[in-house]
Amino acid sequence: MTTREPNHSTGFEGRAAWQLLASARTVLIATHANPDADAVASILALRLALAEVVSNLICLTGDGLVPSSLSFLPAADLLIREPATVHETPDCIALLDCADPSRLGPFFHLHSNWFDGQIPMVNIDHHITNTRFGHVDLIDPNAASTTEILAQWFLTVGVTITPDIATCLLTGLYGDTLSFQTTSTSVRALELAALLLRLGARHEEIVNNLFRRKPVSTIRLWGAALSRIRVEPPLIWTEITRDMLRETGARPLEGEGIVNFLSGAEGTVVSLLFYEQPEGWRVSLRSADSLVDVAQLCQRYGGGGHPRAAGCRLPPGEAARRVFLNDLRAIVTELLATRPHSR
Ligand SMILES: [Mn+2]
Repeated sequence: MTTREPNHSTGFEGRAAWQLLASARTVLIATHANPDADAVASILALRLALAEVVSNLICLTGDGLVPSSLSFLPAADLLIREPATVHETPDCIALLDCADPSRLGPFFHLHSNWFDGQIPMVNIDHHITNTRFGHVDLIDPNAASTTEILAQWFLTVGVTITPDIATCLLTGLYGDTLSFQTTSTSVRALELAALLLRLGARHEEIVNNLFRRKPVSTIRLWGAALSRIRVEPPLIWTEITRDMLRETGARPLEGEGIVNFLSGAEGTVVSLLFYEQPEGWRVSLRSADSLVDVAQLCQRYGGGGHPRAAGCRLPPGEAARRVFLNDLRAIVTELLATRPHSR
């Protein structure tokens, strides 16, 4: 990758997207259900950027949830926590960090007619599986986070990056790169991080909230999940059942980091975390090897994501999970066998 690879946000599409949003009276800024740091930080950064130019901004996550670790973000108190209370039809929609509108979850189902193409949509995302559903799409699969695209876009269209906006943008980068550890950590991402620090991003606040602060219930949940790991090389997996959540008092979001912690365990290549839900399993996968693209594997099951981090859903019960694990083990073993021998 070159250091200054252009993306859509810096070209004609970037200016068109800004025009579309800035000329609207009511803008809905939304991100996916079960939001991560990049998702929440993205919608808040855009909200702050548009605050001066758009009179009515509706800003929410698709399920109204915001992890408590992100409540430190500037303007987090302006997020709408009850999406069902939103009835006013926007005249423009910005969807951030969403591969497709259905990723909004509950909010998509409440207002699916808003996403049928009649209301102009600005689609800003870095998922390779993005379906390019917007009237304007600012998509860059090489971006480490959606906030990386936002930052380049803001610089191009002349948005002043205040310390608050810089803090949001750096939070997305920190979150999606897991502190600059993922393969998406490019020269461009690191240069952007430096620029954001120069612009006043509050580094210590981000690190304390994202990586140190945690409820005690999280530690209990991790303890329970880690005590159940199963190693079936090249897979390592564990689960979070509804019983475990009840016993530890934790919410499902609190298990998010476990699959990353498992990734890279000796003798394994793919780590998985199964979340038990009433409608079946939600599965989160990580690949520790460039030969194994878990986004591609998840697409076979109607899911998607990034090459090294992806997810999908399975029907309830042990049998469905067993079939999935056996299939996956066979495919991953086959993929690994394609590696040319070095000597
Ligand atoms: Mn993201």
